Formats: sequence, C-alpha cells, structure tokens
Amino acid sequence: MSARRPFSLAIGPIGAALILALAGCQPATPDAPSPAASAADAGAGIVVSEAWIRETPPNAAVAGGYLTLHSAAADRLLSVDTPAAASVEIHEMSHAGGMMRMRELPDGVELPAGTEVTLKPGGNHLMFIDPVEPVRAGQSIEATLRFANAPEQAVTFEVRPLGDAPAADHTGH
Ligand SMILES: [Cu+2]
Repeated sequence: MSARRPFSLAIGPIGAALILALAGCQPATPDAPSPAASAADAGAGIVVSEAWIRETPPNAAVAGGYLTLHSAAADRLLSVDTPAAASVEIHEMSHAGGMMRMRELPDGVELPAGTEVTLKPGGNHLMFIDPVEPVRAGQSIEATLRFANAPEQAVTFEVRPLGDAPAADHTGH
C-alpha cells in the first residue's frame, strides 16, 4: 500500500488554476468576479475540485475538510452530509486578539457567480464531527453537497497525510 500515493496526476491543471486564484485573492482585497471565468464555465453548474480531508491522529473528534467550488450562477453551499461522520459543519476562521478561532457559518458559504471559492486550512473549512472510523491517508470519503439553488452533488474527498499542509487549525477543538 502506498500511503503517500501521488495526487499530482489528478490535480495538475486544477492545481495551476488554484495557484492563480490564490495569488489574486489576498484576504484584504475584495474579490472582483472575473467576466472571463463566468463565460468559460457557463452551463457547467457547480464544479467541485480539490476535495480533500486532512488525516487525523487516532481518536480525533474532528477532521478538517477542504475543497474548491466554482459556480456559474450565484449560489450558496448550505450543508454537507456524509455517512463517514456524525455530522459536517461549515466553519469560518477569524483572528481575534492574536488568536485564531472558528465558528459555524449557519448560512453556509456564499458562491458568487463565476468566482472560485476555496475552503482551505486557515480559512473557511468543513468540519467532519465524530468520524465513524479514523481518517487515514489514502482513503477516500464520500459526501453530498447541498446548495441553495443547484442540485445536490456527490463528491469524493481524498484523505491526505497530516504533514501535507500547515496545521494551523483544529488543534483547539
Ligand atoms: Cu472547524
């Protein structure tokens, strides 16, 4: 078994797009929707990419989930269901007095038309509460995304090793 199965094959072009999106998306700068993006993806509904969950230590009560969403029309990610956890919450991170805190976003995450929205470590994220089994790298976890307007969509989250991304969150849960 290759616990560190390379993911790069699947994310090549998407990874490049993600880097572009991140470079143009600093937290202090409001996102300006790109007219080119909405034209290119018109009719595609909501495109989900880069869905992954961070591997958890044994007995972890929560696991962080991340993904990139691109909706042709304005929409909202309302909720996520999975048989692999007791529940899934949508969280935001905020900085207050030098501390990073997280809280649930009861209304979910806004998806502006034609704009890529990335849930990532240190930012908005999904919180898989009480995973049914330990979340191990190399596994995949099936979930269903529910939106305000678009039909629900099944998505497969790849579990990535703990060391793959900065562990900036979830230590306080
Ligand atoms: Cu959280």
